[in-house]
Amino acid sequence: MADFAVPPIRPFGIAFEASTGAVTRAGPVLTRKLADLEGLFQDGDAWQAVRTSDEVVYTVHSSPVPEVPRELPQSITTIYPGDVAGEFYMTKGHQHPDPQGEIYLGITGLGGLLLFDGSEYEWIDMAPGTSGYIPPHWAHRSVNVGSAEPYRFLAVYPGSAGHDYQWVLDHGMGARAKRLGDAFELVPFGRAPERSVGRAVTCGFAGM
Ligand code: PAN
Ligand code: ZN
Repeated sequence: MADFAVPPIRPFGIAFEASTGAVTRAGPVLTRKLADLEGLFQDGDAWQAVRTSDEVVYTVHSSPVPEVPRELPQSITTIYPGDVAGEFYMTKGHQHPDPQGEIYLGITGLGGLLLFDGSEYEWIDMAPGTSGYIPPHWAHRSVNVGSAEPYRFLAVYPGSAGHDYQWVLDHGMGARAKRLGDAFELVPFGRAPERSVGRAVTCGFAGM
């Protein structure tokens, strides 16, 4: 498997393959299956029942730009359609331990960017051409909100930001994106260790 490059890095172009999420020049590729998402879906019993299915929930194709200070790594995340007991397939979600901003750009499919600062959550509808901005201190998770096709986006982030996944296990993400007929709704975390933020939002994309 390709690895990150070692600085100094000379300028180079990166081609993004819109139909697969692959990048050229290629760096590391990460594959997250249902079994890798322990403790993240609300219905733990439903997750237990499907955890051995070997189903891929999302992939992350990185360019060779390394996660080191002063560099700007890029990756393409592809979240496949699906749900666990109505809660849509999503990324694990994380905080950046060194709080710095990040930019996402929707490439294919329909999704959402869920952000949580520890007390309030925000939701950004993501579609091809939509740029979502993640300010410092906001944990973030991406969701395929049920369109039949994969939701795919570009992420660009500071190489020194780091990724803290335990923060999300400890604090949650403020809300969950769940199937509601042909659309979806955002349901506030409602039980321990989940926290209610007192806001429910019903959403949907035309044509889904
Ligand atoms: C993204 C995410 C990517 C996968 O590149 O790392 O979408 O999500 P998880 O890291 O939560 O599994 C990003 O936000 N980088 O900082
Ligand atoms: Zn991030």
